Amino acid sequence: MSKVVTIERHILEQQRAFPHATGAFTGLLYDIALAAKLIARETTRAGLADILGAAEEHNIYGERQQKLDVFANDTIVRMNDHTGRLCAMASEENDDLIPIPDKHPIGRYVLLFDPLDGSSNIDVNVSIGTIFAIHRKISDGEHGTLEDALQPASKLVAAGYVVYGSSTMLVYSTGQGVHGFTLDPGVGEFLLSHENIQLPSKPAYYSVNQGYEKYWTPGVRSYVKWLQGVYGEGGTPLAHRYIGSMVADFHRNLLRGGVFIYPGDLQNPKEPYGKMRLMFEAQSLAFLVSQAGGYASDGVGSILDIQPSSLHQRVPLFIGNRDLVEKAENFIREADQDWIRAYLPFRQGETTHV
Ligand code: P6P
Repeated sequence: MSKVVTIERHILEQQRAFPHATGAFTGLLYDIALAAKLIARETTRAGLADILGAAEEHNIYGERQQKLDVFANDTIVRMNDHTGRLCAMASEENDDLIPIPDKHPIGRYVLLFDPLDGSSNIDVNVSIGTIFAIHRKISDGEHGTLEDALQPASKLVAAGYVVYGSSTMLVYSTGQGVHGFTLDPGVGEFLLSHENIQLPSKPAYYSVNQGYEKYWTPGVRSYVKWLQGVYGEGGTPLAHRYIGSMVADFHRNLLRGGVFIYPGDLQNPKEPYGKMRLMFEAQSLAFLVSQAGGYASDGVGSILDIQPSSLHQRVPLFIGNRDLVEKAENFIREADQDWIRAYLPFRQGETTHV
């Protein structure tokens, strides 16, 4: 029987291997794990408690906030605003940076998070997830600023997600590989279940919303046909799996190999950047997939290298096995110059998002 390793023990062992880690960094990861346990408890009870149904508020994207969204957001803020480990937070559900209240000590890290990604699936009992990313404070002043949040993913010190599915799993990396922990509800501990996750070299799935095919650019259309054809002729068929909850789709592809695609298009030439949020979804998963041997691109280049220009900016996302993602870049480079010309000003921060 393999040894039982709790996430706390694993984080401490990581801290020894992570030269810059301080107790604050280790404590921050522990605080996130604790918040995840509280959210997990509510997601499993969501069908029972009066927490179902959409809250009256709407988030910055005009999407109705589900009450569980609000609970998850408040839980993460409450667990982290007083610990002295953070100089600021940013959430997909909050328009602006979340400052640390003056009465609490200021720390050296910024926590960015999507409290409950895929929340439109809550009422139909489909897996949902929390996504988080940690940057180090770089600004001079005492308090955290947008400068501390708007750093490229290549500067991340840690990132991870929690998937609330048939079991609750927390997957994270501090740059020392990707490690997965499964929650044992009986003892309330995350136990190491997937050490040093690496993408299988032979992919099993591709994930995209086929319903939008008529909007796809020519390059993306050819790419998806390539995915269907290449792995269908003689090779192992590349099956299509799309749950509509990115954390769940990403998690499955991380363990089985594959590519998740949410392309930009020219349906509205003023919004060529697709749906995924750079700061709250793409950065974390790009950091993780690179640690697992994969690659993440917006169709033009690496997500890790994009210098963010606004907190809620969106990017197209192609993420998974490196050979599959680089193939997407090739198809787009060859056939989608119109789209690239429309998208580049957003990627380079010359045009702000609507
Ligand atoms: P569509 C959930 O809202 C989300 O951000 C991701 O979790 C999911 O992959 C995607 O949107 C689904 O979007 O347009 O295919 O319904």
